[in-house]
Amino acid sequence: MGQKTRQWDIFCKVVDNFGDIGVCWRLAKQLSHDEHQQVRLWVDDLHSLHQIEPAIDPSLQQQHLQQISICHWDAQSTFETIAEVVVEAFACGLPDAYLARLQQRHAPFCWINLEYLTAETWAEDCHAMISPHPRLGIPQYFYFPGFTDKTGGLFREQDLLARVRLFQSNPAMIDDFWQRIGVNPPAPGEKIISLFAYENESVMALVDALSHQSAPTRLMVTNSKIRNSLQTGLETRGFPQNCLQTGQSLQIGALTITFLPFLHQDEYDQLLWACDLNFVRGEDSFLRAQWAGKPFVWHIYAQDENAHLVKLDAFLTRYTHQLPSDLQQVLRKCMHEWNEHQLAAETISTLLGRYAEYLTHAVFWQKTLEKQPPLARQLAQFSENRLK
Ligand code: TRH
Repeated sequence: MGQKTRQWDIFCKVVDNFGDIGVCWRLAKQLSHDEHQQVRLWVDDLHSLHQIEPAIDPSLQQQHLQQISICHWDAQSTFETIAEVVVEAFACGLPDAYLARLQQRHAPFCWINLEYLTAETWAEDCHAMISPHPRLGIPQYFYFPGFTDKTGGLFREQDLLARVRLFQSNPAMIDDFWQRIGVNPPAPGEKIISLFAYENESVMALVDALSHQSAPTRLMVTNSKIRNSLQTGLETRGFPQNCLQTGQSLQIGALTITFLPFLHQDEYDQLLWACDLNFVRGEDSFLRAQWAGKPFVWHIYAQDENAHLVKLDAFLTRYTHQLPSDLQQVLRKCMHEWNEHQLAAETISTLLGRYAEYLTHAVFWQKTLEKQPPLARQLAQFSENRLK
């Protein structure tokens, strides 16, 4: 049975990077397209949204795209109407004028605090907890995305897996994709690896490992912070300054390094589907790599006191527990070295040596996660139960 259509306001603040807006844009589309909800997305920085979705005009205070109303907000914004369901993404803080309207509202409403994705078990305990706003006393629900049925589930479009599988089984679609993003299609037999990461000086170990492989490899470097680390590393090896130009390639032994432009979010998804191995980061690309059903290496967003390494281990424990213990160790070593900026070339070679098993596991994991209802479906049901 379909959900009742409700009005939704999603508030997003762009702190840095693209993860927060990337997730909120997906949530808005999934609620609107798959759950038939009426969505307004409030964003404080439309330039970031424009980068992942170029159809957005960053100069407009309000616009409509894909049945979603997209509005600019800041602390001074005023609000003529407020919605039945309010999603405050990643503790961004609702503007005062909106809070004042919420306080005056007599009809039922549901205030959701959308939290970051974590595999840590405490997320199960905290999911769906209700807590009054400290100053206003208005109840807020904490909503934790997660990998188990005791959490709020994972973001995905209802037709995502069908699209992934169609794309991956269709060489013409894949060739067309490379052409659309301005890249020569990889040669038959060439291994393709995408690289999206924060700064990491140990990236040259990846270059060393790949350049010495027996089979040719293509490294598709996204337009992200890792490109600076790669440029610096290449300069220490005698390559000229600014040797990394978008759209161009560089040959080192068996390795071709290609520099990509910043892609639209839909194109970035397809990059993940098309590659054999994906280096991903943060939250959104990390999850999309899992939906791609391909092996990946995660560069997690760093937190104070190395809290991110606990989060990394919690995920690895969940992700690898069905693998033989030696392969578990290979994945754990690789992701730890990468996150601690100490990647060794040998670690990557060992990982590639176990590629076939890792691929089988990535497909198994994708199918396991697919059994969960999508997050937007669960969230719509969750809020409906609290509005009735
Ligand atoms: O950009 P990120 O590092 O975002 C991070 C994390 O979400 C982190 O949890 C959060 O606390 C911090 O921001 C503030 O990585 P993430 O989450 O993978 O988001 C990147 C988004 O950018 C994702 O939606 C994919 C998109 N993207 C493109 O659209 N085009 C591109 O070319 C690339 C490389 C990415």
